[in-house]
Amino acid sequence: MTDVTTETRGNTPPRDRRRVVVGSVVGLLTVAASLGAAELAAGLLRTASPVVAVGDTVVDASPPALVEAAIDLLGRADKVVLVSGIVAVLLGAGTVLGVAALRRPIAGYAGLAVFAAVGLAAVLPHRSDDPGTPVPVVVGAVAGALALALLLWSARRTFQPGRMGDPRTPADAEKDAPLATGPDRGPGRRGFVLTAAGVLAVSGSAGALGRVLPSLGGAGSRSSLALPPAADPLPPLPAATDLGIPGLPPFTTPNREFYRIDTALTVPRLDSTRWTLRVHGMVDRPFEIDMDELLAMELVEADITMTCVSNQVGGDLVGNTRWLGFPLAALLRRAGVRSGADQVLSTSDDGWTCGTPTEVVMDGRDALLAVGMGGEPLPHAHGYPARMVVPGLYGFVSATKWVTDIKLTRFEDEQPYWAQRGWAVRAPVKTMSRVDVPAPLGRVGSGDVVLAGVAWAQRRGIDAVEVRVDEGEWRLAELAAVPGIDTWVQWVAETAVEPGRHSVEVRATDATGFAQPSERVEPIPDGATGRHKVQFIAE
Ligand SMILES: Nc1nc2c(c(=O)[nH]1)N[C@H]1C(S)=C(S)[C@@H](COP(=O)(O)O)O[C@H]1N2
Ligand SMILES: [Mo]
Repeated sequence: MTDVTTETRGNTPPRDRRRVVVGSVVGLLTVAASLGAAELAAGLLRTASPVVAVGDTVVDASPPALVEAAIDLLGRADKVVLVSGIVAVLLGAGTVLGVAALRRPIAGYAGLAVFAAVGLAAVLPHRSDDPGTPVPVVVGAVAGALALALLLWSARRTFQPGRMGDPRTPADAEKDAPLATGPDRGPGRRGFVLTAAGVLAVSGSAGALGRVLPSLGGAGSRSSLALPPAADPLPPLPAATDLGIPGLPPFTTPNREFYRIDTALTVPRLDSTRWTLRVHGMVDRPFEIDMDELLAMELVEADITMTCVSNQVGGDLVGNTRWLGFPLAALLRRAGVRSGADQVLSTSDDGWTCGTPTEVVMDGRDALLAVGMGGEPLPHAHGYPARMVVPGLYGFVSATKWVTDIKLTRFEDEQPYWAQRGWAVRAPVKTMSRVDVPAPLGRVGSGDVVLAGVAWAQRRGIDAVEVRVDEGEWRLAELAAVPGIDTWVQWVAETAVEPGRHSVEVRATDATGFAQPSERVEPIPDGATGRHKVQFIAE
């Protein structure tokens, strides 16, 4: 390659420029063929995409501060950015390998072997129980090698030196300078361009097909899962739970609007016929159940408001719905929890872990292995086909989506995902309230202004909500009805204001008599405190 380096310093001769261009195309398309075939295999087998698995590994291996900074900076786009970054690195490496492979094909094949090794190292630890896991990586590597062989063959044929007017034999000419043809030699670019376009089209279609396959219905898909009714269904919610005030979120959050928080790079799309849950660890009778067994058991319904520990004061990482599921306590009793097992360690299909205190699961609250949400099977984004829901605890210590494994263990022996990253081990939801109406810096008419919002203190219930305008006297707000102590409650108050800028501040008191403090603390490690205050403008 020394000749390239010296020659490219000056004006790049056409043949070197051509070598770089053709080599880059060969490399890019080899990577495209690998990724396309790997995605297709992953889609057919419903197993992990290697790119996503590499992304997961990057996230797991990154310092928590970096992960949090990325989430802060990029918000929901963090996952897209990471996956695009990995693909960009692969394509970049591909161009370099492609140029090298024109001269020494072995360099290209060796590069593919390195990609495959990295891919295997990323996917294997995630799903060690699924024998299909390594298949997409192997299929990708083989497809990449075939595409590379085809493209190199086509490049040589198309740009073969020694054709037309070259006095040397083709073999000698090639030895002198592979692809060293001028514009007057070789049969033109057509052959190579056609091959390249063919490889691109096939890889692109394979990749796209692999991505859509898992959502295409069929047995085990979400659309074919029929949920049985609860053994003892709850009455419909009283109309008085919802004040129906414009700008105030409805009492029951529609599934599509339910906040989503998880570490998954792409939404896992599980197949209910292949789902199993293993209950094991410090138990007398470990067992495994599948979806048919779970749906044949006596399911219960519960209205539960779920909250994320990362929710800032006034934030919207909170939602309320009616869940359908099987009581976790009964599941644990079936296994027979041994004394000393103070932690229910749950693991999702994608390897995320969560630790819930055993005593909380067993204390009689509606801790569920949920299969239904808002009258439907769980949406994929919310844990289809089964997740945990435990009222009164933040989601990161209780609400494992895509749950496939429950192990009884001790907090001192095993640390779940977020505890390893500086978050609390025990995290009951803190008493909180929010102003939804008026919206921040919203404009309202002067005179009587409606103030409204929500408050929550799951497992305790809300006793009172007070508001004050412009730092004046605290006044009691009116509370809507609630079906129990595990949901949020809507509140409303009215006030007369002069034109101009005003503030409204809210504080809730829970049923233990505890009033929300004004002290502001950050979400980490166990949830934010402070009171929500909104500025609005009366006209
Ligand atoms: N598998 C898995 N389950 C998970 C998480 C996760 O990262 N992975 N995040 C938890 C957190 S932090 C919260 S707040 C809730 C959010 O549930 P939702 O996305 O259905 O609202 O899911 C919990 N369950
Ligand atoms: Mo969360």
